[in-house]
Order: sequence, then C-alpha cells, then structure tokens
Amino acid sequence: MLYLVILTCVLALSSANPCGGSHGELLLSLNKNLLRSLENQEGLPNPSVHLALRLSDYHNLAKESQHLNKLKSSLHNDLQSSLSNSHSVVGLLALYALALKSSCYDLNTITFTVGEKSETLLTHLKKQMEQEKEHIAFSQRPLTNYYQYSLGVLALCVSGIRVNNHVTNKLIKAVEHQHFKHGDTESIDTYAMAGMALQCVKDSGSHVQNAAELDTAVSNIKAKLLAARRADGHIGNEFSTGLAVQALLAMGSEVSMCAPSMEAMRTAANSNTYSNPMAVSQILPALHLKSYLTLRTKDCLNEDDTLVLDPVSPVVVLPSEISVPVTVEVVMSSGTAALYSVDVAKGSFLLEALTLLKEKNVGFTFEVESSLWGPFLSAVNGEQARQRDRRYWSLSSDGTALSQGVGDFKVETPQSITIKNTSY
Ligand code: B12
Repeated sequence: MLYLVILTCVLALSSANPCGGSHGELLLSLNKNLLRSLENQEGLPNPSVHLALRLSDYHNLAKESQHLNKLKSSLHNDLQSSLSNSHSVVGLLALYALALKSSCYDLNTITFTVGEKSETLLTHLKKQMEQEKEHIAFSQRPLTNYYQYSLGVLALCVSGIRVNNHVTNKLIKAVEHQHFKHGDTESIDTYAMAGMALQCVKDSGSHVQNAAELDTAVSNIKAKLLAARRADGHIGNEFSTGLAVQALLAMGSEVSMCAPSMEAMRTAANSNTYSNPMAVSQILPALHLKSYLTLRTKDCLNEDDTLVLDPVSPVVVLPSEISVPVTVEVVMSSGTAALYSVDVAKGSFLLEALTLLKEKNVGFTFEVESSLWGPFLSAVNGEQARQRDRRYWSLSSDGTALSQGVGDFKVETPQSITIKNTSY
C-alpha cells in the first residue's frame, strides 16, 4: 500500500514536470553567467551565446540589443574579410544568420560585397553550401566539417529558404555511411546538429524526391543519440549532451525521455563543468526545453525583460601552494617524440602549464589560435597542424582524449599529457 502511495506521488510529480521539478534558480544563474560573459568577451562577439540568450525565457533586452549591434559590426566585418578572401566560413555564417533570426532581425537587409557585387547573407550561405557540396562529391568530405555543413542546412531552413535537394542528400548519405567523426570517436555533436537540420527540412515538406530516405536518416540519428546515452545520463559526453537533447526534442521525443540527460546536465552545471560560455550556450536552450528549430516560429513579442546582473565583487584566487608534476610528450608528424616536465600549482589550466614549460627554454614552444571555444592549439615545437591538411594537435592524458582544450582543462592531479600531430 505504502509502495503504491509513493509510486503515485512520484508519477504525479514527474508528469507535472517531466524533466524533474523546478530548477529555476540554476537556469537563472546559467543565464546570468552567459549574459555576464558578454562583458568579458575577448575577440569576436559570439553568435552562439547570442542565440542562447535569445532562446531563453528571461531577457535583458538592452544588453541583448547591444550585443546584436556588435555582431552586426565586428562579426560582420570579420565575415566580410573572410568572404573577400574566398575562405570557407559556412559555420560562422550560419551561426550569424541564426543569431540575427533569434532577434527577429530582417535577414534580407544583411549583405556582403565581394568583387563589387553585393549579395545577401543568405545568398552567400547558399553559395558556400554549394561549394561544400561539390567538395563532398569530389573528396567525400566537406571543406569544413559535417557539423558546419549541418549548421548551414539548418540556418537556411529555419530562415525559410528551400535547401537544394542535392545539398540535403549529401547529409543524408553521410548519416547512412556514419561519416561523423571527432578524432577517434563518433561525433555526437554532429549527429545532433544534422538531426536538427534534417528535421527542419522534413517539416518544411520541400524534400519530396527522397522523402523515405530523409525519414530513415532522421530515425537513425534519433536511435544513434539514444544509444549514445551513458549510465550517468550524458549523451556522448558532457559537452554534446545539450545539442543531443535539443535534437531529440526537435525530432519530437517525449520530454520525459530527456529527463535523465537533463538531470545529468544540471548535475554537471552544479559542479561547474560548464565554465566556458560556448558550453553554456549549447546546453541552456535544452534546459529551457527549446531547440534551434524553435527559431522558425520565434516572433520576439511580449518578451520578459527582468534579467539583471548583480554587481560582483572581484575574487582574488591565490595560486595553490600544492604543486603538481606534469609531463608533456610531444609527438611530431614524423613520429619523433620528445618528453618534457614541469611542476605547476594545483588547479592551473593546461595553458598555464604549457606557458611555464615554454618559459623554461627547454625547446618546447607552442602557439594557439582563437576560436569560439577559446584557444585552439595550432603549432607545437615549430610544427603547424593545419586544418586544411586535415591535421590537428590532439590532446590526451594517460591515453584518454581530453574532453576540454588547453584553456579549460585544469591540472588537479599529476598528469602525463600527450600532444600528438594527428590526421583526421
Ligand atoms: C569539428 C570539431 C573538431 C575538429 C575541428 C577541425 C575541423 N575543421 O573539422 C578537430 C577534430 C580538429 C577538433 C579537435 C578538438 N576538439 Co573538437 N570539435 C569539433 C566540433 C564537432 C565542431 C566545431 C565547429 O566546427 N564549430 C562551428 C564553428 C563555426 O565554430 P568555431 O569555433 O569557429 O569552430 C572551430 C573551433 O571550434 C575549433 N575547435 C574544434 N574543437 C575545438 C576544441 C577546443 C577546446 C577549442 C578551443 C577549439 C576547437 O575548430 C573549429 C573549426 O575550425 C565541436 C562540437 C561542438 N559542440 O561545438 C567539437 C568540440 C568543440 N571539440 C572538443 C574537443 C574536446 C576537442 C579537442 C580538445 C579533442 C582532443 N582531446 O584533442 C581537440 C582540440 C585540441 C587543440 N588542438 O586545441 C569539445 C570541446 C569541449 C570543451 N569543453 O572545450 C567539443 C564541444 C566536442 C565535445 N562534445 O567534446 N574538433
């Protein structure tokens, strides 16, 4: 009897709020962190952060509008120069379009001029997608990657542009042949982005030629995401779960199906896993039960305007007095390896450890490039790992790939880090 009463209560609670009760405080604090990140933004304004702020239920409309202006100036200029130099920037163009759409900004008024010809953002995006498609036809992979290719399809589709059947077909084929890789493992982030893109095309009803193949691809992605759910609820890893939940919601999954993954994200958020604004920008829409697909119908009417930032007193973090040994093995493209070691204060970022090592003048050097996720390791000991050669410096610790980059990975225990020039 008691068992029945408890069961009824649990069921009643879970059906009232299938994703696990009221977590307003956590949502609000993540939302504020993201808003605050606008103030500390180095480099280009981040369209993914804008998107997440706009998909939230709480807003600071003045700060959001300021950020929109920054996107329209700094990010726009950066894209203009990339397009003038014929660089492939399909992912960033798509994120820019999605960010503008999230603010209900008229996309037809945004233009870029290349070789004296002025064309709209969406026309440029369409053209870049054509180039990506040609590259896939020629060499079985996009110029950039399938994550950005999916972002391109998604941005065109939510903006009401009919996506060329051949472009969609290439994505369908890539799902079929399981071409979505991130290093040695499957890229759950890419499956999620492709899922949202293909669901959008499916809903638009424009892909009539191969409708059955499209349906199969969407179902396969859904199955892939559910199969990638770990015992702790994360899908893929902590950083792909947000996009995976967004995709599952977009593909019509019951909200209750996402409950373990929602709980996993909340647990991770409570233990400060999501310190990088880019990470927060991908989980926050999911925690609000939204996906990038909801942009299709966003009208920006009657929005809340209550999000305010409390003043923060600067916190001085003293370096720990405990020092931790770090060994760094560098494996060059030729296979030759070199070993270095350095002691760092416990809790240092890997970037700080590498900087100390460089300053020791023992032959170790490195360079980073900035990206939306922070510093991307681009050169080590004078050797570049160029994306155009399909190479990168992979990071692992005791044989396991790191799930964070040099700017976020904290050294808490003795580490043997391997930095290897790897092809992908
Ligand atoms: C494609 C991809 C890659 C490709 C990028 C090259 C290419 N042209 O395909 C490769 C395989 C090189 C790669 C490498 C790594 N990646 Co990666 N990558 C992605 C993915 C799937 C898409 C990125 C993208 O194109 N975004 C769209 C464009 C518009 O944004 P962008 O910022 O301009 O994109 C560039 C940067 O993101 C950069 N990049 C890619 N990965 C990473 C990781 C870090 C830490 C940084 C700073 C930059 C960076 O390359 C992109 C293309 O130029 C994301 C998934 C996601 N959820 O975002 C993961 C993702 C960003 N990567 C991740 C990780 C962990 C890595 C590695 C650290 C893995 C490792 N152990 O070696 C390395 C980076 C090491 C280094 N040298 O600093 C994590 C980051 C999580 C975090 N908290 O930081 C993500 C979120 C995947 C995940 N769920 O774990 N990655």
